[in-house]
Amino acid sequence: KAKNSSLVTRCEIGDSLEEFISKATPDKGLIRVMMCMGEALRTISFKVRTASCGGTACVNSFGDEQLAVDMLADKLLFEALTYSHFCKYACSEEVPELQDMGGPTEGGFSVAFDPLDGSSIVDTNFSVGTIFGVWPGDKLTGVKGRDQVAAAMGVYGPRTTYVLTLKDYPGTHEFLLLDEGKWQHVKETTEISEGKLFSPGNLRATSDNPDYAKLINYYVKEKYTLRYTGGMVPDVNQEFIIHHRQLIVKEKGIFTNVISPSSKAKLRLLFEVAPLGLLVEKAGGYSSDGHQSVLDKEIINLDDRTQVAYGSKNEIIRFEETLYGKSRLK
Ligand code: P6P
Repeated sequence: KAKNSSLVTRCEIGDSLEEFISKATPDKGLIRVMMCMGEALRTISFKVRTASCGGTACVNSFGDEQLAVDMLADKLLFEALTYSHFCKYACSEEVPELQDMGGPTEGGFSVAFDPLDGSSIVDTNFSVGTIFGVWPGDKLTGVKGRDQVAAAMGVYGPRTTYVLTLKDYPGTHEFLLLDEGKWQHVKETTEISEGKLFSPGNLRATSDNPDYAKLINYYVKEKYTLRYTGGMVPDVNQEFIIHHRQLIVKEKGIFTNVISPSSKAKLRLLFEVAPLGLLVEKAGGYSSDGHQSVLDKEIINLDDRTQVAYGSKNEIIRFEETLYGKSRLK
């Protein structure tokens, strides 16, 4: 049950996506967007498992190779947003210009998404995912992650899940795709407990970022468990899962992707870092670019990138203190 919900009706574990969303928000437009995106995630999950992923469809304006399956996912998500009739503008990592989706500004939303994050590892059969953030009205720049009204990720692994949070409803919620194609509410996360997992992205940066090397050494010395696949969605998703070993060994921890003089920021603020930041913070976790929550960073350009860490409060304090000598959380 959602704690301290001001809503009369409470969302129950086991609710369908529609039952949950309709209880969690009175905003009919937001319900439509989240339901339509759920349909797109369901189809993408099927396509990822069956589409031929080999070969490059083309290269996007960021210079990233676009695999056929990337473009398929991208198309499905744009179509879903058009079909919702409540999306004003949308843009994606593959199409990084505002696309007019025909929805209203007043009462409508603008959505930014990474259609298939980690697609380069699909061929290794690793888990991949979709990430999206929903902002009110017609703006995706000059806004912050904290302005999102909703954020979500689709996780295409052994199971397909839809992990979402709504700004005005407590917690981060996981829905499982059942055989008959329905989403069922299976978990609510309201606290990110301490743990001993670390998911260190961009290890190349340790070559000329001694403070990052110091942080990595700490995790090794303290016998953390390394869990890193190179796919941001499953790597961050670890923050939400309740390991069967959770009762014995706390298995939460920290995800990092850090910069250095020779290794610039890779992760995109709008399409990846801000939406995942809302999921983590609404689940009771913390995020940081080294100095502040990633949700407090203004999105100036669609392709802004940033270093990032997600984790429990103590992990983020350690991250900020090790890299910059002090933490705003202390
Ligand atoms: P690195 C995948 O391409 C991605 O955008 C994220 O999913 C992932 O966290 C990151 O890049 C991996 O970066 O530098 O560790 O290879």
